[in-house]
Amino acid sequence: KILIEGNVPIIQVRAKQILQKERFELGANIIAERKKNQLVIMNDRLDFPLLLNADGVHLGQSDLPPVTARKLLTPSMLLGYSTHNLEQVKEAQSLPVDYLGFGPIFETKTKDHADSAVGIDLLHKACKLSFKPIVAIGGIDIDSLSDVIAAGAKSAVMISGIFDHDNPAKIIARANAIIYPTISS
Ligand code: TZP
Ligand code: MG
Repeated sequence: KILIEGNVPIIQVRAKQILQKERFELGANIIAERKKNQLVIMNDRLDFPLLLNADGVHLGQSDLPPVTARKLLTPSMLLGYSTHNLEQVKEAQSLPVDYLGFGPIFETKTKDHADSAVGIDLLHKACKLSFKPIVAIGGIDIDSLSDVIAAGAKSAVMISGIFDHDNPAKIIARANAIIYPTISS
């Protein structure tokens, strides 16, 4: 609700802790309530986003391979793919994916067993070598968001950076002001 009301450009349905049927319901509700220009991307599996007509799917290194996933998606659906080092970024250039997640940029408590933090310099290298847009993730807050975008990321994911704050709506407004110009260019 906070994300929809706040006009966050892209909402990713991750929800690792809840039952699958609840994740499906959550996705359905977000898609029903979201504003016209907000994209909804669902994590890990293809059936939910296909059934719900979501805008895309986000897969990790240990999910279904992107080449296989692409065969099931409609042409207009976005396919995102997580990468954690330059090797994976290089490899992903020839995969049928629309954007790459890259991170964690900084230490994060949100993801269990996250890879080690890559830092801004490696993000910059990844952005230089990638022909595909890179979405930075992991430990990003409103203070580091500008640095992440300056390093070449097209956009960034923020979870705790928004929700660990006592005024999420204010953070979202500030983040939008940084993200919207690059995301629409
Ligand atoms: N993948 C790498 S870090 C991360 C995921 C899903 C969690 C990001 O959460 P936060 O709270 O913005 O660090
Ligand atoms: Mg996954």
